[in-house]
Amino acid sequence: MTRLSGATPSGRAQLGNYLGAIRQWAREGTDDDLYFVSDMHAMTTAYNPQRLRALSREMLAVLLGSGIKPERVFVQSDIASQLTALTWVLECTCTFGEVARMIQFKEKSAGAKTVRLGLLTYPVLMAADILLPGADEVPVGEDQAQHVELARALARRFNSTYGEAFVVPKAVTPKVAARIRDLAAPERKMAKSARDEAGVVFVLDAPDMIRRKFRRAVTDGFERVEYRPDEQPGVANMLEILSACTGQPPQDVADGIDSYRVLKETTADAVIEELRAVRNRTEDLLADPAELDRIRATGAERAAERGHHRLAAVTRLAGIG
Ligand code: AQP
Repeated sequence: MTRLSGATPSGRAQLGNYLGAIRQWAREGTDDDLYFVSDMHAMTTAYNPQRLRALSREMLAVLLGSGIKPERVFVQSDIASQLTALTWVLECTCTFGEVARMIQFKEKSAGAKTVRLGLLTYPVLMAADILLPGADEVPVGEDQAQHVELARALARRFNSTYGEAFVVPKAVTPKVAARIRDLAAPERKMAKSARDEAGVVFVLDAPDMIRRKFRRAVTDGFERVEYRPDEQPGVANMLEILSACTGQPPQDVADGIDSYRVLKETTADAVIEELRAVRNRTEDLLADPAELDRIRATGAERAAERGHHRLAAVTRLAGIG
């Protein structure tokens, strides 16, 4: 059974990406799972090409530095020729209405002066990501479940119209992993593309920087270290981070911490410890471009090999190629 997950290099990997997803991928992934840097997904809104290239490389290094096996990882654009060919076939299997009603498209395009066509068709590229390697399961949050539904619909439609080519994938809800909030604005989730980085801890932040961000974390006027997410979102967020680092429930880690200052220092210490090895391994990889290129090229080869037969079957059934 193959599970497929991706990380978009829309910014630098942050603590939420790591504690909420990447760490799980590294710890619980099986030898059949596939993890990819979805760099082509980062092109649907304005972006800087040099920065995208650097961020893709860094994201790849973070996935590897987090302990995901090199043979499970690849960069999406390295198999762009297969993916874009499949996307075209799937676009011709999909209706305009199906993509236009995607909630994420409506949200991201609302109020925009111009909307890139890629923002509309991106769920079809995502369907290609899933269907090309024949992924059975795609762990996604609620915001992406509709996109996996589309991939299922397109797989079924192609199979019944032109002939069996695709595994029909299933969206699965990932095991409850931590949902990390922005330290400076705990009403919103921590995000790598946040405009203000003051409350975003990046996986590669130096220990001093991590400590500084925690010291400035927003709390409240209660002066009580208790796990009450609705009343004390900033404090609860730090307790959840501490909980994710220690493996103890957030209510338990609150015991014995009697001030916000101690909470901030303790959480900063735990995060610095949690990220230390990941940061070291990632930086070693980034300092060895030849090794990173080698891993990347092998991943691309393996992904292309895996996609080759299915794409050949699809184009044959579709009457092209
Ligand atoms: N704050 C978070 N807490 C827990 N998990 C999180 N993830 C993202 N933010 C948090 C999980 O990280 C994985 C990879 O994310 P993604 O690259 O696919 O895109 P995203 O969810 O849109 O991540 P960001 O950081 O919020 O990026 P931007 O700013 O570009 O929107 C996913 O499994 C995601 O759930």
